[in-house]
Amino acid sequence: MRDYEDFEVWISADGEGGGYRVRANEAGEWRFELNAEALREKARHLAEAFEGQDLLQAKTFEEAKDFGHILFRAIFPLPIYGKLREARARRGFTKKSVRLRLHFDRAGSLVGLPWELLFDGERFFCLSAETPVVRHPEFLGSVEDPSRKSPFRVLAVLPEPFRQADLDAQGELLDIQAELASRIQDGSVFVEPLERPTFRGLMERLKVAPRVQALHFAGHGETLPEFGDGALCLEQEGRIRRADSVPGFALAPVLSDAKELRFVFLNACEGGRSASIENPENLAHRLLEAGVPAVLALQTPIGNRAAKTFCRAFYHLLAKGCSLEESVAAGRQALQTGAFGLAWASPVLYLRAATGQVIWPKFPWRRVVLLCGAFILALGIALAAREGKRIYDRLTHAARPHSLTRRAPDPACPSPRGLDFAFVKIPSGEFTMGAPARRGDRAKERPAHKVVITKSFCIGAYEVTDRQFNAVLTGRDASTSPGFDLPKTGDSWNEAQDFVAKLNQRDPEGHYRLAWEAELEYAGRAGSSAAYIYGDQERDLEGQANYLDTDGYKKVAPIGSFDPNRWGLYDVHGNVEEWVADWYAPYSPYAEPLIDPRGPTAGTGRVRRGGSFRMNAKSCAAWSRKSSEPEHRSDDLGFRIVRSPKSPS
Ligand SMILES: [Ca+2]
Ligand SMILES: [Ca+2]
Repeated sequence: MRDYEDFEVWISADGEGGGYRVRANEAGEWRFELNAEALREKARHLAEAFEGQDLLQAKTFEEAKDFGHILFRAIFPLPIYGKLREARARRGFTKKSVRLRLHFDRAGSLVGLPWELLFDGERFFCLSAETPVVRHPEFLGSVEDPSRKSPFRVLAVLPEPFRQADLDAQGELLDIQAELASRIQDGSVFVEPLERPTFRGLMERLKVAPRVQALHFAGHGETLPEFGDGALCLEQEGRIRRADSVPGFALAPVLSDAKELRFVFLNACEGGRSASIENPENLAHRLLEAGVPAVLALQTPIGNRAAKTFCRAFYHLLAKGCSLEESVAAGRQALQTGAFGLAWASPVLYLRAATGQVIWPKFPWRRVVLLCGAFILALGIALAAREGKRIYDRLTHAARPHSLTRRAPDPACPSPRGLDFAFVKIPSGEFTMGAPARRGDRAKERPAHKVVITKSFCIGAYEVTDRQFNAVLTGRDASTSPGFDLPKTGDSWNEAQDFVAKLNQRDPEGHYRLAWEAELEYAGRAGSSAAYIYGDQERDLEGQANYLDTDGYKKVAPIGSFDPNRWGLYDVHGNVEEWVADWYAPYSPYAEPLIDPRGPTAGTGRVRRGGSFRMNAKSCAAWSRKSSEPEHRSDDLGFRIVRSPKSPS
């Protein structure tokens, strides 16, 4: 679909001396002389060539150029031509083609000249869709642009009176239907032959629904000099194959009432030609006066074959949603390449509307449906792949024999006798605790600050299990104790301390305790400054920890179900949250570095760390901290223990 910018030229008779005046938008007014009578004579001579006598083509083509150049020089004095060139040069920015809109204002015999031959020394304007020439009839203002209402119904008026044996009306109907076939199939266009091609038949049809948006007339026309009018030859009512000449003034009110009419194609040889020099009105003018937004008519006979060629090319483009200007240019080009003489200059496009768009391009449903289908398929594949990976991860985790993942006890960090605790020895060192700028909870987890751990310690490789808990409470060995290798949950901070006290009774050498908060973060990070063991993005946690429903475990997972961090700690992120020894307080922005921090000496809440199966990745980050009263219990809250190394380093 091409967009047009109007270059409007007004041509009028000059009151004095028989000359003419021309003005154009943005350029001044200029006077010119033109011997219209001599030019009309020349045009009559050329008109013979319009009928396609291609023997003379080369010669008449040159004559047509000369003629077109005379017209051009008359109405395009240098300043106006300069403005036209500017308008064309703007196309690079505005993406709009230039439509020459010729207004004739009391221009008398100039109206009857074939302005479609306008030639600027290089090209005939109207042969290109880039520079179509349209005529805006005298004294008539613009009409509203046609509505986009669909479908588009073409009423084909194809009378066949006896004297029109040379016209192939039925063939023309088939041609139109063939060119509009794609639109007819999808229901956006209908082509309806007028059942009774009589004046009364036409009147009656236009009055009833479904309303008609275009009228295509194929047949003969006449000039009626006595009325200063043109006429269409329809069939006589009740008399087969007898012509009924219907003048424009009779036709006009009928079409005036057909409010949805967007354009009329008069494929009749006299439709566009002036009745006489003194009365430049013709049939097309009558219809435009009646309010039809666009009329396409022939100003000279062009012969049946040429008319057929033009029609096919014209409707072919119209079906694609091109404007009348583009479709007419395509028809002209088909005539020119088909060696139909100067027939290409015969069609005249009259336009009262701002746009020549009458059928709009098809909405690309098929493309949209295909694209949507491809998108849904790709989404389906992606989701299936993700789900497949999740199932695979779960199967491989489930298949892993957990007892074998238990680390061999470090000699410096032995398990209490009869129990199966696995400890990892963590060296002294320093690290940055808390969340970096723009991450984590500003109030709780920032600022990040330097922490020095001055003593090595032994920390549980796993969260304390249900079976270990029972063994300690009952004083039994772990191997004979009831329970599961699932993390022990549901204990308050105080109950966790009771457990630690019992353990110390059983093995006083170990100096068992809950981890300090700084120790747990230090051991959990294992030298990394990232949010998670494997990276900094939340998605890095996927498949690496038991957290909110991404891994197949809706509740607790057996300890050691996921890979450990670099120092050998399991379930640092998620599975169950872990109590640490400290009271909770926000981090201080001032004291740095902190040496072996132990939290505040008093408070209301104890710190929970590491997130749980019920929490999202953000809550499982290395710096994530929450707090609860010491009596708080939850089924996703457990703990991890620390012991002193046997021989401190
Ligand atoms: Ca989970
Ligand atoms: Ca955990």
